Amino acid sequence: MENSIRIAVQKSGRLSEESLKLIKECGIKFYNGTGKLKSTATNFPIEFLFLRDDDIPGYVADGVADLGIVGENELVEKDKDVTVLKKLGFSKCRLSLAIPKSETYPGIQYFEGKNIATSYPKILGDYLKTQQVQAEIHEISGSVEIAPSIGLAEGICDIVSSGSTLMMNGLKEVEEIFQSEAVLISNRGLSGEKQQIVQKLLFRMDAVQKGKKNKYVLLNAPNHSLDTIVSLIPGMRSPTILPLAEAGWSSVHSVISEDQFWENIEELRAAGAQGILVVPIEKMVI
Ligand code: PRT
Ligand code: ZN
Repeated sequence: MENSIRIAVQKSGRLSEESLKLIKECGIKFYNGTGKLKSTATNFPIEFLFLRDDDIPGYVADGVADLGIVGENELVEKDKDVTVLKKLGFSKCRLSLAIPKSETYPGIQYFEGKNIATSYPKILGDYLKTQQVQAEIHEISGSVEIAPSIGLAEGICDIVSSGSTLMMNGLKEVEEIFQSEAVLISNRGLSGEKQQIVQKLLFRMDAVQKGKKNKYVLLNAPNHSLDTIVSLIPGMRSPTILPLAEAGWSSVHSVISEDQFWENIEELRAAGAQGILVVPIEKMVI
């Protein structure tokens, strides 16, 4: 279908919930019944393919899907020729080397001549090459963390998020070799028509992402400190200032990034700001 695009998302797992949430926040409505392999949106020209994450880079590269949402770890490991359109900021994790807790770790040369179990032989192989370390890579598809305790390998290279899986298996993280988050990928040969639809989707995703990074701030301030307050929260163009019923006071409304808000809160209070409300923004189009 030329007047519609197809996006591959993970069927079930650590990426699926956030992927679908992002699409819904873009105002796209679709039915996602359990066990469904395909679905079509009712109010946007997009069709969904629900797949295992391992298959997503390949399906996008081959053009079975036009777009896909996948972890950078899986994308780099599969080494497929696709375009990364956007980092999505969720499913953040790292790929790390780990060894038994009882071992002393002198540095990366520890792994010279050793066996390392991993599901990411390409990323690990490339890393070891840059470090000029020769090690034996054992590719296994799951439960990598038990490899040292069953004598399969001296070390592992696996995804780490909180670190509790390593800890529970008596391992310690010694090198972080790759950082990952979910990304939106695209087939390289999309038609002009499909690219237009992709641009519409990206525009919506940008608005959602900007909204998440920013907050709407409302506060009351004595009129004599308005100049200071406006300089602290300059907003998108400039803040809205409305007089309060009480003479000498105004209400200031502005948009600021959450990080900036925490940096400026003390100065705002020192300048006399009171009744500060911070409200989430759903979407933001600049
Ligand atoms: O069935 P399918 O093949 O689709 O899914 P999957 O089982 O291969 O992948 P899934 O759903 O587990 O993860 C999908 C993606 O989420 C990964 O490719 C990463 O990009 C990302 N991600 C984020 C993670 C984690 N966090 C994570 N913690 N992927 C895996 N883990 C595992 C890790 O393998 C280890 O077993 O969680 C454990 C470590 O977690 P901590 O918190 O104990 O350190
Ligand atoms: Zn997978």
